[in-house]
Amino acid sequence: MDQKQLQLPDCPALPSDLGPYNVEVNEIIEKKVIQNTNLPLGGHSEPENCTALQKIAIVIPFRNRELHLKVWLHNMHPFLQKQQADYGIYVVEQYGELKFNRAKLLNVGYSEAVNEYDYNCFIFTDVDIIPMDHRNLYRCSQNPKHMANSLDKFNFRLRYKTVFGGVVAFSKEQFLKVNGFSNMFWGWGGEDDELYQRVITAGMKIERQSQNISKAKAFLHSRDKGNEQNPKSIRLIKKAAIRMHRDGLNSLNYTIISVTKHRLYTKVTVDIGLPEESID
Ligand code: BGN
Repeated sequence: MDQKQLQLPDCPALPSDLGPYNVEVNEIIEKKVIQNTNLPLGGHSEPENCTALQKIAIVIPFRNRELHLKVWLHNMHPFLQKQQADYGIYVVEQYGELKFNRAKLLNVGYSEAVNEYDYNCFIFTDVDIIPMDHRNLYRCSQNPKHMANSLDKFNFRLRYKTVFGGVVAFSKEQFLKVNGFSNMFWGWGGEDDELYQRVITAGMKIERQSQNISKAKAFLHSRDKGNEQNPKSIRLIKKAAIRMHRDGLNSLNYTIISVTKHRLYTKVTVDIGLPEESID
């Protein structure tokens, strides 16, 4: 941030003129060049006329979902700019063909983002969820926030009371308090339920916005290859409280393959290693 930026007045807590809008999801997008001249390399943007209240890193776990990413970026840059966000987009791609580990990729995204800029809010989002209303503020709150609580594919309802998947927002302090995600979830499912247990164990609550405001589109797709259901989830979730202080950000290790600054995002390709032998 330069000197000039520091002297700007604070942005309003709630930007004006927010409401429902049409998410663009048609085939045209595939061919259309995203018209966004406002962005320097790496997908980092900040408001021109005011100083944003939070510095937000948006972290997306990724492998082989080019079209979803294109659609997400096409909609989300204008969305975040309308909310006057100071934000950067980190797409964290798992290198290789091993079982997908969403949670570990999100820990990597957190670690890489904090090394780059003084982000104080982290939004961990799947690449296939796009909010339908600008009032759904992509910001952090007093407590960790579950933001995918009103998806079209689930008729805008919660599937169960403690659901904590899809999109969540943590301040830096909140994320450190839970030691991030577990690194031990290989394959589909449960890492988000385990994170929920960490939040409760750490004495926090989760927040959600009203389901009218947080309506979002979630693309339907078949299960990705290499992301088969994780049979160890239930066991890991049960032991979250006793494992959380030694399995997470403080035990994270990985090897960066490349960091590429694209115009609309920073892509981090990472080798996250092999699943651990024991799950306890
Ligand atoms: C749950 C998954 C979540 C996922 C939601 C999506 C598990 C844990 C095994 C008990 N939980 O069933 O990870 O986000 O579905 O609705 O698989």
